[in-house]
Amino acid sequence: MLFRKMLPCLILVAIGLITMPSSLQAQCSAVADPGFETLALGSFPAVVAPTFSAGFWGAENGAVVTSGACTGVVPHTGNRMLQMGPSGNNTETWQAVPVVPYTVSTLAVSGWFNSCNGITPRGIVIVRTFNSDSGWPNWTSLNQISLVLDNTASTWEQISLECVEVPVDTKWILIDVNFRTETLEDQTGYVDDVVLVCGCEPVLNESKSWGALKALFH
Ligand SMILES: [Ca+2]
Repeated sequence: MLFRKMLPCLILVAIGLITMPSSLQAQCSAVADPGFETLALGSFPAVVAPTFSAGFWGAENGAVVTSGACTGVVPHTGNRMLQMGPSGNNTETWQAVPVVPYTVSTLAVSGWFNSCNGITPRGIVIVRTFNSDSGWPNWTSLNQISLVLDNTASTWEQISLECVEVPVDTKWILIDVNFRTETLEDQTGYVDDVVLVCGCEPVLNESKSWGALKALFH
């Protein structure tokens, strides 16, 4: 009987726990030059070659370009965009973002991707977290998402890693925007307007919410 009387309260508490915006105060530093407008590209290894260095993008095989670099592709916003050519299995561009003195428990990353000459490359967004002062040696979490782009140079497509939970001892975030090289067909891919949000609120879909609720009453 007691349990039955308490059940509505328990459900309310459970819903509160699941939806509590506990991470909204968390922050991180801003991405430097998120639209590739102001800085020269750094070297790819310089971003992470111990120790991590913040404040610039490092590309494996990249260039900051303006309109006309490839027929039909113009920057998503502003005057410049990142162009990446083939390199290894994935042609990658990195930026390391320091978390200290903040703390972070959730984050989301997105970037706008495009291509030209009718190819349909796979664009990828990866975010790794690290918990040492220098960044090295090992990441503590890795989340990624990819999308096969359309074959139309006039359309930019956003690849979004939705809000994910990361270890609360995170000191560095490594953003990695890249293309699967074989899908570039020896051509180039484009990225613009990379956004990092720290302290987002994870989105629970209905089935996950009810699953979490039911688990509390087992
Ligand atoms: Ca496109």
